[in-house]
Amino acid sequence: MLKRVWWKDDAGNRFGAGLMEFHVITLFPEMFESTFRGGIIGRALEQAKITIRTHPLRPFGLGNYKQVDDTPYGGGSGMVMRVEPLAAAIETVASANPGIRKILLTPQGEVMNQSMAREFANRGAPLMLIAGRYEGIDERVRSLVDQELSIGDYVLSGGEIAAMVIIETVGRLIPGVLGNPDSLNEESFGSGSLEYPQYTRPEEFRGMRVPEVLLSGNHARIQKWREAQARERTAHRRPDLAERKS
Ligand code: 6GU
Repeated sequence: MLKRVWWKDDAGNRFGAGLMEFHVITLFPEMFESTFRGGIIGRALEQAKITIRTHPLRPFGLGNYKQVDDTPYGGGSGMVMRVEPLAAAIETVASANPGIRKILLTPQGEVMNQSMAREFANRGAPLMLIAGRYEGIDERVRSLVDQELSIGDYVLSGGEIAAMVIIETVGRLIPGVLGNPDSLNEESFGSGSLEYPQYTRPEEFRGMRVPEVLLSGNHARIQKWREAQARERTAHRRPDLAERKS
């Protein structure tokens, strides 16, 4: 049995201590605890392969009410996150973690993909993930970070779920986090294309048969079939990926 390596942050949240470190600045640290309690990332935390530390933004808020947002100059609907609390949080976390990469999560950022995840995992430098909330963030926050990242062309109410997506995507690439590292090379995007179709028992379900080639035991034929299927599927469903590859 592996020993649980837990420690507590300022807000009392428990996390593992490991190789790859993620620091999340957020108004909602509790969202992370439940998400990463189980699954691959939960096990990686327990095995101390990765560390997730949340840094609650609220204590950096201004005045008695610990204010973190305000009305926009020039008018308009919604609130804007103020720069001072975010600056204080970012600088506090950065000075305790030399070499950390500061990433602001925003739909206006560069769209995250598998090769970026691979670069983060390979570099191994700690990541600071800054989750914005509300309708916007003071523009001057951009000057405090290294990079702005989005997870796709749709709108979330805050960066927390985006931060979780990045932790999951990068975390599973850290050595020892996945049970079977071979599956990394075989999966979609690992090779730059979609996966070939998979089957398990039974041989026939509601008239749908497993392709004969997979039952043939001829590994060379199976390999060729799978490659062809992956190529066709990618060209058909994701011509953008097929294009990038050629
Ligand atoms: Cl990083 N944040 C928000 N609020 N929405 C998003 C996103 C990030 N990525 C895609 N949509």
